[in-house]
This record gives sequence, structure tokens and C-alpha cells, in this order.
Amino acid sequence: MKRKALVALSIVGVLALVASVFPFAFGGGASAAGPERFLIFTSGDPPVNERARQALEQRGGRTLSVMHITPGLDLIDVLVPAPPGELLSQIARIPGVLEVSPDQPPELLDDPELRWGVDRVDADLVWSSGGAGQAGIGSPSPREGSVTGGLTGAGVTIAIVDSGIDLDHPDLSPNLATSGNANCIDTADDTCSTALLADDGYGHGSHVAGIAAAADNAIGVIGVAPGATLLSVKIFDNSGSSSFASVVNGIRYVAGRDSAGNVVSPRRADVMNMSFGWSKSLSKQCPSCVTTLQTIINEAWAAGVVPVAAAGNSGNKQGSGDNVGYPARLTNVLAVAATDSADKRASFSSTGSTVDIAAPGVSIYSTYKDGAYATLSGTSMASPHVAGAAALVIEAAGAGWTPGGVVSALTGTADDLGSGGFDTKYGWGLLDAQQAATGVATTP
Ligand SMILES: [Ca+2]
Ligand SMILES: [Ca+2]
Repeated sequence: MKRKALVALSIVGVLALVASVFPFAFGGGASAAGPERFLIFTSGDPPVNERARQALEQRGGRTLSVMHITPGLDLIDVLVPAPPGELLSQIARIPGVLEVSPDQPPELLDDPELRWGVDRVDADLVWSSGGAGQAGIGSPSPREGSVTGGLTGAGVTIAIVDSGIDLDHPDLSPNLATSGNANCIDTADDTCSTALLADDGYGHGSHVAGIAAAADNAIGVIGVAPGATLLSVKIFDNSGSSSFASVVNGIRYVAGRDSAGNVVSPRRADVMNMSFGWSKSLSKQCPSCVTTLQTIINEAWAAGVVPVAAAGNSGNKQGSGDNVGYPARLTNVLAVAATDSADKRASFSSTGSTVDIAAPGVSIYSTYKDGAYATLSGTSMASPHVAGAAALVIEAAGAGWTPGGVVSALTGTADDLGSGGFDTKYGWGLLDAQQAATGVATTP
């Protein structure tokens, strides 16, 4: 036993050493022996792309897709045989190749250490008043069948860009879009396909979807906007893995664009929830990834989509420093911090000047995969509260609403928390969905 442990330890030591000498060798999340996934950013000139592809394919590499991001920036998503070091150096030296990076898959922003497991409940369970998921969205807490004010998000579509949505969940299926649900991770090139199921085999996306818009149907839970339409845009597979390309394609799908950036449809949703992200060090690891994300977020914004994102789970106990992640820290993204049932910032909730608003994100009970329910924590859970509230604001505003107007309504009516006015822990304060949508102040 002792010897076995020693051997295991020494392998870890060698791996760590190799990884530090060859930073490319263990990036991308693929196994060390198999081909690994990389992102090649180019100036977009066809001869440059061709030279990069030739160099790659002569050495047994494979092009998965070429994405046009913006004039002067193309992204080639590739598989490179191991060890990739020399080939990638060669490609990086081609004039017009701007950057070579290991794939940068995003992470889901629930907190695995706080995952309380799946609680299967009886179908007749009705939302209890103790449910933290409803705290702060206006009181008294809405219960099944008792939604008042006439605002439910009806006619508004919320895209859940996530691990899919449990398509036959009795508390979600009534609100699921009848067409357009797409899978952007199980295709060969991570483009979005409506031919593949956008079902959730992981659980995170179903949880997020329920917080935003679980049905008001006398079972389970009720979402912030129980009359809104849910569009599933699956960018995480059933094991919770994703890729940079699937994010680009998924967000573009919501904005009505194809992977080449061409407008192929009006926007497919009015609100886009992103309970995933990267740490802010993405700007050092892959600067062109950040440029790419800002470009596609701006496309969505210009198409009339309200982008809402989890601020990140990189906060510290004292709430100091700037540790908001991407895409939350980008321009034109509403960044959501997490609070607990006492309206205090969750210690994991990221802080910084790009936090816009706060919402419940600790021990949130919502829908889960396989028809179940679960309690999860994270800024992942805070974000869809705001996405649901955005749907209420849009319904109330009627024709002529703009993403900027929706953002102003949400931040301008938030209940101030922490230090007076805007602060780096809560942004403008705790979401007040009712006041944001109706203009009527409620007692927190
Ligand atoms: Ca329900
Ligand atoms: Ca404040």
C-alpha cells in the first residue's frame, strides 16, 4: 500500500514538472496521450488561415471549424496530436497568426463544495415560504397559483445557455419553447443543431431554468417569470464539459447568427442567462478569447438581447479585490452577485466594480434533471433570478423596450445593501423584481 501511494505521488510530481516546462502539453482538458484541442486566432486573411491549416494537417492535426469573429479576427478550432509543442510553435510563427491558446472551456458557476445533493420530492410539494429562491424578488413570496400583478413574463423568451433543460420535466416542459431548442456541444464542430436534443443530462441547466421560469402549475417550484418561454441552448455536455467554440456558437445562436457571424434569423430570445464563465485571468491566458467574447456579446446586445451572467464564485470572505470573471465583467453584460437568506453576500460571490446587482444564490431549491429537484448554491443560481426579472420588465414595458432600458429598470430599483449606493459586493443592491417591473416599491 505504502509503495503504491509513493508511485502515485511521484507520477503526479513528474506531470506537474512536465506541465510547467511545456504549458501547452496539458491544456485543453484532453488526456495527455490523445489529441488536444487548441484555438488559433488569425488576422482572417485566407492565405494565413490556409497556411495554418496546412501546417496542422501535414502533421496529423485536424481542423474542427473556422469561425469569423470580426474583421481582422478569425478563430480556428483545432485538434493537435500529442505532444503539440513543436507544431504549435511552428503555427504561431506564421505571419498573421495572432495567438495560439489551449482550448478555454468555461466552467459552470455552481459551487461543488456546496452541492447538497439531489432531493427528490413528492410531486405535490408546493413552494414553501422558507424557500430562499424567492427571497428578495418581492414579498410576500409567490406561491403556486397565486401570482399576482398580472406579470409573468408571458410572450418573453429566456435563453438558458447551459447544460440543457430537462425537456420532459413537469415543472419546465409547460414553458419550454416549442421549437428552436438547440444543442451546441454534441455536434462534431460544436455548431448549434436543433436536430440534436437539448436535454439536460447534467442537472445545472434545469436548475437554472427553474429559477427563471418554472411553471405555475401547483407542483414543485415556481420561477421568477412563470409565464416566460424557456429556450434551451445546450453548450455543456452530460458530464458538464464544454468548449470555447460551443460558447461562441451558442451565444451567436441566441443573437440569430451562424458560426461565421452572418445574421440568419431575428434574435431567438429576449434574455440570455449565462451561469458559466472563466476567471478574470482569461485576459492573460487568452487575450483574443476576451476580444471574441466581447464581440459576440455586443452582437447579442445589438440584436436586442439582454445578457445576464453570474459574477463568479471567486470571492473571498472579506469581499476584497476585483475577482469578477468573464463574461460577467464584459461591457453589456448584467453581472449578478449572490446573497444568502439574510441578504448578506455569499462568501464565494465575486466582487469588483463590474458587479451590477445581487440576487439569492445560497441553498436555492429548484428543478433538476430527470424530473427531480435539488438545492444548489452559486452565482449560477443568482443570475437566473435576474434573467426572470428581466422578462417581467420586458412584458411590462411592452413594444419598444431596449436592453439598456431593462438593465436600468433592474439596477435602478434594486434595494441598496452594504455601503450606501453602488458598491463592489452588491452592485446597485438586491434585485427587486416587482418594483423593477411595476415601478411600485415593496418592503424588502
Ligand atoms: Ca411549479
Ligand atoms: Ca450598496
